[in-house]
Amino acid sequence: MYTLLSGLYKYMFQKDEYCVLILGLDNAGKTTFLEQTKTKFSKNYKGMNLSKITTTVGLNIGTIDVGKARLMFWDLGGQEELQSLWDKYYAESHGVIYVIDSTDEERLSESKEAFGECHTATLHSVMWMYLCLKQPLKDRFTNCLSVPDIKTAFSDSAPKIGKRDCLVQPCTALTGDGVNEGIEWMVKCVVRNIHRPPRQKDIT
Ligand code: G3D
Repeated sequence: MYTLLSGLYKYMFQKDEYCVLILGLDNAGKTTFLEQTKTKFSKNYKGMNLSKITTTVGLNIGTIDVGKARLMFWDLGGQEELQSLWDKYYAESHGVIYVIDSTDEERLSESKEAFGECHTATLHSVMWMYLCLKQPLKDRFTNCLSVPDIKTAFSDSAPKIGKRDCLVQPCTALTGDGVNEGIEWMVKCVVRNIHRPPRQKDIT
């Protein structure tokens, strides 16, 4: 009887909470992506004016609920001096969204280097998504790296990802294209990852 009641309580009043890091170089578009995510997945959230967003310095936090899962995002500053703080968040995380600015070929090798630094043992069982951000708007031509270009550039990182599921997701944060697909994939993966169980949180 106790088990039944406790199961019912959990079902009705608790969420499974997962932490997802949003990493990448400064100016990659992390904060804009987080704003779009909150706007798309939170009913009453009135998003910020995307053109007024300034680069992440320190930390931005956002939470969304998808079914029984609560995703808590930590958008961490990507400036070189702040990258050394990223690993403080690894132990608590369930997923990483690594943001690559598809329009910035000049900084691609810098982005790969920062990516390489992330692969410590603490992140081995974490779900991983590469977000190829700033893909061209439908009606406009922008000179940018395509998803296959970015896959090729990051191909030598495949051994670091190993056998984990991994998604390379094209996205335009300004319009929201690709946001739903990426977030839905991340939710599915963190929920079924038995190596990093969620935290149980009362619904408030
Ligand atoms: P950060 O949090 O990673 O530092 P921001 O990056 O979210 O502050 O975004 C940096 C710049 O990229 C912003 O422009 C923002 O509007 C732009 N940006 C974000 N997403 C997209 C996108 O999908 N497409 C395009 N073309 N630009 C995008 P400004 O001019 O304010 O620096």
